Amino acid sequence: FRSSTFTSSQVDAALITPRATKLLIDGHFVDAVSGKTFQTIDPRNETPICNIAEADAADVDKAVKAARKAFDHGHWPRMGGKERAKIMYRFADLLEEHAEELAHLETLDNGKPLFFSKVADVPLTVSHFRYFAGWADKLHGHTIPVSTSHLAYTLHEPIGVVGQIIPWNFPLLMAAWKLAPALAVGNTCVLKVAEQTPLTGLRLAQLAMEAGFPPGVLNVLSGFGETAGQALAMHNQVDKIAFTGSTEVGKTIQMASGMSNLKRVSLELGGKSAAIVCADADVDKAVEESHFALFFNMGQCCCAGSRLYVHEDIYDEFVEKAVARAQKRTVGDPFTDVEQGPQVSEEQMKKVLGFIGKGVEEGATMRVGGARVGDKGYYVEPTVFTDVEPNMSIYKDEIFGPVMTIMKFSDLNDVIDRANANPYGLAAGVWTSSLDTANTVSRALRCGTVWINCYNNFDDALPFGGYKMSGIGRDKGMYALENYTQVKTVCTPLNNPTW
Ligand code: TXE
Repeated sequence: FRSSTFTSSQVDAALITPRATKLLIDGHFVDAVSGKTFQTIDPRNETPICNIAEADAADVDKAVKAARKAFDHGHWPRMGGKERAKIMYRFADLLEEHAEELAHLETLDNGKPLFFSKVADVPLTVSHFRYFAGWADKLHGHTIPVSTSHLAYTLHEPIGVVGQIIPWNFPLLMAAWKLAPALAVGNTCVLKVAEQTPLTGLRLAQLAMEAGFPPGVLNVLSGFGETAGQALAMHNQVDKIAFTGSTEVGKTIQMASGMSNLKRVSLELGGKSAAIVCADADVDKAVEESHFALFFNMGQCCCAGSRLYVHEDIYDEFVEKAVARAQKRTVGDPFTDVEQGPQVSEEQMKKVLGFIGKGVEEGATMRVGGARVGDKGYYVEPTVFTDVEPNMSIYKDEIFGPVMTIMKFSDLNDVIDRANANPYGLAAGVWTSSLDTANTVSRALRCGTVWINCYNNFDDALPFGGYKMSGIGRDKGMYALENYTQVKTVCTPLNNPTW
C-alpha cells in the first residue's frame, strides 16, 4: 500500500473553506435555539474543520412548523409541476456551477478521494435533481371504469411534511435521493444531515435558497441522531419519515412512527450483499469488478459486495489475483491521486479494525492487510480474508469497511441458498457468461438489486432499496415517487348515465 508516506496535498484553500455552518429554517440561516455547536472533524488528520450549529428538539419543532405552514398554506404543493421543475432545474444548474467546491467539501468532510467526489457524488447529485424535475409534471392518476354510473379517478397527491434523515457515506447524494422526489411532487421537507458530514448538506441549502425554493419548503438541520433525529421521527406534525442508516436505528424510526402519529415510513438500511463469480466468468474482469464492489468508498456502501463466493474451478486463480489487486490498492490523502482515503470517523475505523481482529480470532485466514495505516487519520489497509465460515462475525455482520471475505462454492443452487441465508437483502452481483445462469441467479436472490457482470451502477432511473431487513420502499427511479405520494379516489355520479 501507499502507506505512511502521504504527500501533503496542494488543495485550493478557497475550495475547502466551509461557508455554511448554520441551520436553514423557514428560508433563514440561523443558530440553534440552544446556541450549541459541534465540531466536524477532518478524517485525514483528526483535526476539527469548523463549528456547526447543533439542532435539537426545539429546532426540529421550528423547522417542522415552517414546513407545515409551507405545505398547508403555501404555494409549493399547489403550483403546477412545471413551475416546481423550473426551480429544481435552476437548483441543479447551481449545484453544477459549484461542482468543484462541493466536491472538495465532500472530500474534506468524508475522506473520499477527490476523484470520486468529482466523477460520482457531485454529478450524480446534479443529475438526480434533473431526473426528478422531469417527473414533476408527469405524475398523474388513472380514470377507473366502475360498474355503477359514476365517474371515478385517482389523484396522486403529496403526503405533506416529510422528515428525512441521512447518513455520512454519500452526504450529498443521499440528500439528493431523499429531497429530489419529495420536492418534485409537492411535499415540504425537513432534512437532517449526518453529524459526521454536515458541510455539503448545509452548502446545498444555501444554493437551494439561491435557486428560489420558497421559505419553509426545504429546511436543513445539522445535529445528532438521538436528539434532532429522534425528535423528527417522533414529531406529530411530520406526515412521513424517510431514513437511510443502520438497521438498528431503522427499527427505532419504525417504532417512533408507531408511538407518535403513524407517519409513513421508508427505510434504506444495512446490507451484506453477495457477489457470486461463476466458473464461466471472465476472471480478470470479475476480479476487478468485485474489488470495486467491495472497496469502493472505503467499503462504506450499504450495497458493498461483502460476501464474495467464487466457484471452486477458478478459486485459486481468483484468490491470488484478488489479493494482488488489494495489495496494489493505493491508500492515502484523498486530495492526492489515490483509490482509498480514510474511514469517515474514529468510531468507524475502530469498528472495522475490531471486525478484522475478530476474523483472525475466529480462525479465518488473513491474506493481506489487517492494520491501520499510519497513526494519524482514520486509514485502514485493504484487507482480504479467505477460509471464512458462516458462524464468523466477518461473514454475518455488516463491516462497512475495506474488508473482503472470499468463500468457495461448487453448486449453483447451494450458493443461492447461502447467499439468501442472511437477514439482509439489499443487492447482489453475479459474474457469468451464461444467460441461463444470470437469469436463474437474478430471479432466485432475495434482494432489491442484482447487477449482472457489473456492480454499483447508480443510474437515477434505477430503483434502489431492500428486501428483508435492508429496508422498506425504494429510492430512485419512478418507484421513489410512491414513497412521497398518496392516492386519493374520487367518485361522482354521472348526470346522464346512458352516455
Ligand atoms: O449509523 P446511524 P452510524 C451502518 C454501517 C455503520 C453503522 C453505524 O454498518 O457502520 O450503520 O453507522 C441518525 N433517531 N450504516 O452510527 O446511527 C444519525 O444522526 C433518529 C449503513 O453512523 O444509523 C445519522 O443522520 N436518527 C448506512 C443517521 O441516523 C438517528 C449508512 C445514520 O446514523 C438516531 C450509514 C435516532 N435514534 C451507516 N440515531 C446505509 N444504509 O447506507 C442516529 N440517527
